[in-house]
Amino acid sequence: MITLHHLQTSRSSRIIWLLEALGVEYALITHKRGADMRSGADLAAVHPLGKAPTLIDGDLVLVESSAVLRYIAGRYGNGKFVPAPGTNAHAKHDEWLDYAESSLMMPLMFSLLGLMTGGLPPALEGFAKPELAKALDYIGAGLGEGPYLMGAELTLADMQMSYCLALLEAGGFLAGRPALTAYWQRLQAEPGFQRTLEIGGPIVMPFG
Ligand SMILES: N[C@@H](CCC(=O)N[C@@H](CS)C(=O)NCC(=O)O)C(=O)O
Repeated sequence: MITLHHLQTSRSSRIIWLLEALGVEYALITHKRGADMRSGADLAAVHPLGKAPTLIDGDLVLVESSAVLRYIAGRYGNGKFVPAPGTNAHAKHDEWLDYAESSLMMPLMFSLLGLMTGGLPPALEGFAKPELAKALDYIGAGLGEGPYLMGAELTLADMQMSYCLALLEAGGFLAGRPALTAYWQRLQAEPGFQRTLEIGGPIVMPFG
């Protein structure tokens, strides 16, 4: 059976959502953050990186949200929540999965660090602010009429983006972005997301 190592207020919420939406049986082990917000020895004992999500399925120990989402959907999903392989939509969907944790996450993390530390040094602020604005423009343009990132159907890309949207909201970065705010509200209304909150608790800590 699958075991999901979940850290409170974290990216592993994405995986709870997918497992619940597919109705896959799994065991959930919830780890607590320390006062420094880091994971502890209990998660480091499971994987050398000590990161959540960490998924165990038989001999497989897997980290990185997008890899874990792809693995579960590929192995247990019967094609659900992923555009058909070999199509442009599949390639674009892969792009969103990777984009969320790479080109979007870098300026988002810098911007959150700026909030937590009372402001970034000018060189970093000069990178993070326009880069985050460009990223939000890009997601808004990709979303278009929606209602989901890939159009009519909820996909892994929306689950992946949910954690980013929660961070963006917590940092106040969705202000003045009605289309992205409405998208985030739609995702939060999804039954699978609601179930995720019930099982895993809030997905991010409030800032400020
Ligand atoms: N890119 C990785 C990031 C994993 C990650 O940084 N997870 C955070 C939780 S949101 C974590 O485990 N933090 C605890 C720590 O680093 O001490 C992914 O998408 O899974």
